[in-house]
Amino acid sequence: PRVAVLAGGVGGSKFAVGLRDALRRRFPDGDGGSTASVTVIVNTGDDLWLNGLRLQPDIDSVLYALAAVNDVERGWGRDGDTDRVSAELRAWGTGWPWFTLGDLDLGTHIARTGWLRDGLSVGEVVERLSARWPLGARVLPMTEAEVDTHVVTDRGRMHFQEWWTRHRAGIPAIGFESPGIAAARPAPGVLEAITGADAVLLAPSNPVVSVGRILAVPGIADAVRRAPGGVAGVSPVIGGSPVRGMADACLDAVGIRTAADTVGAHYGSRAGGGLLDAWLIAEEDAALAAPLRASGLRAEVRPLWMRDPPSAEQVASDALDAALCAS
Ligand code: GDP
Ligand code: FO1
Ligand code: CA
Repeated sequence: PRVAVLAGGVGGSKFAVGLRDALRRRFPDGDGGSTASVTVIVNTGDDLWLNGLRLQPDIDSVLYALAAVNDVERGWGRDGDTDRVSAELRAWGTGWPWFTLGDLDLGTHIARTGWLRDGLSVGEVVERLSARWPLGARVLPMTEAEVDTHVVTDRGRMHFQEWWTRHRAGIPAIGFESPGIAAARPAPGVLEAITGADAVLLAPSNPVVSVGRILAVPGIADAVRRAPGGVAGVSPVIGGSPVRGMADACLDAVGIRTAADTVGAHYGSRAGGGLLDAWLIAEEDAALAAPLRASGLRAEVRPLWMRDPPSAEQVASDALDAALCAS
């Protein structure tokens, strides 16, 4: 099968790795790979310019995880990275002292910015970055337009990274804005990946600032709605908590209670004009399944903790089955 995934950073990358591994196991090509294909469509709303460099945090999280060079503990950056350059930038009094650019990670940002300056498109740059490792998946930015997410608070408006990393999402967000997104187009390959897929999967990523940004690119949500393949989503909320990170602060800002049923209802069922054929919720949330089904959303109860490679593979495999059986 051909599979398309909408993904953010931490949750998205664990899920993407699990999916690639599940496809290798279930549809082996006899050579360590798979006859199936995966396209990961990644949020670029977290992107930013810093010290003259273009950073793409969620793209890099997905690339590093698929390449198995990621820092698993932190959830971002390269494994075993050092901070010598960052310390130097701090001494120069430039950049954001609360935002660390690892030395190896900086290599990525320098390569990316150089290629952009040479005139390559964002999609071409992501393709070049991807070519370094045998990822076993195609990674696409959601758009080539710069649509960095801004957060509106009563202490002013700031880049998403400043709100998230510096303030740890502690200043109540009034709203999220993506200047330029109304005029943005999906990156080359994105719509084809969705409409050509046998299964479309919404990773257990932040529904507001990760998946929400991807769906805000004009044309992408519509492509999911009319995709010929089945669409399944995985709840990033387990037992009323966002598992890891501060996604509840984002959900609060847009008036969605942090719960598996409310996030599922936010995406909505395709039969009712929404996005999903199936919604995977955790065993801890089993009591929500019947009411969700009564409301028209096919909820399935599964283990949703991605603790290690086998559990991530199982979550992805279950999501794939849920989507394939709807297509
Ligand atoms: P970010 O871009 O780094 O914030 O990462 P994503 O948007 O891709 O995913 C963040 C979300 O992943 C978190 O808010 C969690 O809700 C979710 N998440 C992280 N680990 C797990 C897990 O093991 N299982 C599930 N179901 N969700 C998870
Ligand atoms: N997150 C932090 O909490 N502190 C950092 O210093 C930091 C640096 C950083 C550098 C490059 C990069 O790609 C990501 C980085 N992140 C850092 C993670 C990032 O800010 C967010 O967690 C994601 O954008 C949310 O998905
Ligand atoms: Ca993100």
